[in-house]
Amino acid sequence: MAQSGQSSRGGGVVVLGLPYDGSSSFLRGAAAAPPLIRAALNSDATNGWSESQIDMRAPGAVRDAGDISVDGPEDIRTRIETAVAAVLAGGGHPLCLGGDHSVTYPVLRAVRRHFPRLALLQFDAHSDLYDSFEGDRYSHACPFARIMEERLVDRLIQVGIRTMNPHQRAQADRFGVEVITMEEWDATQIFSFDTPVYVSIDLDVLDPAFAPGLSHREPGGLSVRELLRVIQRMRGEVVGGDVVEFNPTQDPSGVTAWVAAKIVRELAARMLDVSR
Ligand SMILES: [Mn+2]
Repeated sequence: MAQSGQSSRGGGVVVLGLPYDGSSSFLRGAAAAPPLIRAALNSDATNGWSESQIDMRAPGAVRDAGDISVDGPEDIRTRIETAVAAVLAGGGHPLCLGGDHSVTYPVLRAVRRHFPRLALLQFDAHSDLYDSFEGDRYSHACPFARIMEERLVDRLIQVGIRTMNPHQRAQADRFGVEVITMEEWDATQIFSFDTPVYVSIDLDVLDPAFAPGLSHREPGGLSVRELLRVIQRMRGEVVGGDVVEFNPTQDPSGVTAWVAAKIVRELAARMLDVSR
């Protein structure tokens, strides 16, 4: 167990907001998520300690780099890639707050340059492996096709999938993606990696009973506790991650912001804990 508030990772964990939802195929709204997740993370309603007893509010544990600007002459993917590259150049490990899931592709373009061996563990109701969706190859339904085409990771494991169709099944086979559907899910499974691993969490992997604030509610998903348990128990060096697709316009009770913040805190703790 890591000592409270201490990290043996150079620049620690750097939270970076990516307030972009322009590649959403059904509902906009996820761009408004980062400040709401931060507000829950920093709220006096709770403390900053992870369940593994790491104080996320201790100086030096987690640095907040704020939100990127989504406007300007460069396209959004270039802006995201540049911002993440700056985090890594400073020795930090990026923990990105979406935004829609399209952000993961440019994030991984930057991360890959630092890690010649890299695995990707994706939690999601959807495979997001479409070659193109409604004419857009950069839709939030497509990032993992782009990631695999560019060989930005050596291995992709998808957990919680429950919307598979023939096209995405063919894409998964073509790219050698290891798909664990919700039907096959075994809550006792422990994931172990012998390479650095990036963790991408689409909140719609959760059952919408726990997290209604989503653009695509897909019943029959993980509980919050099941997701936390996988993150806490996974073995290997977690070098980056994202929590995406929280849509505040679909979250009347506000509970999804708290769920997102809880997951960010536990994922940050897992990134800081180099003992596993
Ligand atoms: Mn999804």
